[in-house]
Amino acid sequence: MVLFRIAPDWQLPERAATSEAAYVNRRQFLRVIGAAGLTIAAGPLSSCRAKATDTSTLEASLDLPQVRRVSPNPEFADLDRPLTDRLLAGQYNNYYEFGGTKSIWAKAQTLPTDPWTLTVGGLVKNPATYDRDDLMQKFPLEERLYRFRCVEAWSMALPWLGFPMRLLLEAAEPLPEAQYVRFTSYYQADITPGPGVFSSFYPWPYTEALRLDEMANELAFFAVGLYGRLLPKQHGAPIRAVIPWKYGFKGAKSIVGIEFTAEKPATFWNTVQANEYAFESNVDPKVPHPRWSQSQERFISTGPDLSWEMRPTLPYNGYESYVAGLYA
Ligand SMILES: Nc1nc2c(c(=O)[nH]1)N[C@H]1C(S)=C(S)[C@@H](COP(=O)(O)O)O[C@H]1N2
Ligand SMILES: [Mo]
Repeated sequence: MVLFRIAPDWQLPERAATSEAAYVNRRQFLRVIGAAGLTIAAGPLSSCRAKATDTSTLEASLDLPQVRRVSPNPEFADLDRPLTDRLLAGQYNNYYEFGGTKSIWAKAQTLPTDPWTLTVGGLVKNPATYDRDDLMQKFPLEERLYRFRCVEAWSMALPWLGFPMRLLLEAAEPLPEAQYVRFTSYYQADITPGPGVFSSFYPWPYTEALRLDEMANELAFFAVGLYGRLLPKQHGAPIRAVIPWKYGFKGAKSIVGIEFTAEKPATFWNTVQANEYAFESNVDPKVPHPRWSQSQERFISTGPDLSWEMRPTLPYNGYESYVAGLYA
């Protein structure tokens, strides 16, 4: 007797899988890192060297099932810059639960994402729990190309796949007294050891928060995929927040809880160092970080030379027309 494994409904069957040529010139990229290791030129602030010693493992961490029935949102189909190569994005991450460096992609593979439960609660009419299939099926999925800007002044351009936060907000129906939403990331001390010896000083679990009018903005997004495939663990599988007009740390990874509150919630980086990581943290070239300027960004290019490309920081990361009204 032959047992057939039924692919989940959201998964694109392997035989129908499309080429990745639309996203990257993968062959060329592999040739470069295969020959010389991958060196990212040092920016003015910090010297950074990311070496891909095991490209096959890195690729395996990204070669996840393709997601089907994803509509490209035409409003976010073009950017003023090329997309970042997925092999570069997939090995240069911030995910403090797995370490304090950029090279956590291998460590993050121990994150258990199946099964997954996301709990929506707090001041809402409709508390809910979502499992992995719900995350892929409950809301119509779309693809959006967004600029991505870290508070550390590096940036990327990434093709997220997911759904606007507004849809989950409407499903939850917050009560009138709800003013904020808090996102809580996965945390299990034995699985997410944190950044070395100082780990126990951090206010785990990682949390972030938005005002409800920010959550309702057209741009605020939950990503469940990247480059046409399921979201890789190093990028915050199975669901993470993407708020493209704010610094990257506002986008909590691997979300297990969404809670609606009346008071402004305490958040992870703001608790660690409030003067460096403001609650609002909108991308602004004119407001320097206490330790560096934010007037320019180091756009992580798609190679083949793999060096940073310096670009002027755009107010609200280029999304002023969508969000400036929130802060008038
Ligand atoms: N849970 C959690 N979420 C997180 C972080 C983190 O350390 N833990 N880092 C943040 C920061 S500082 C950035 S820039 C982005 C990085 O996302 P990426 O690695 O997918 O590019 O994730 C954000 N979300
Ligand atoms: Mo960041």
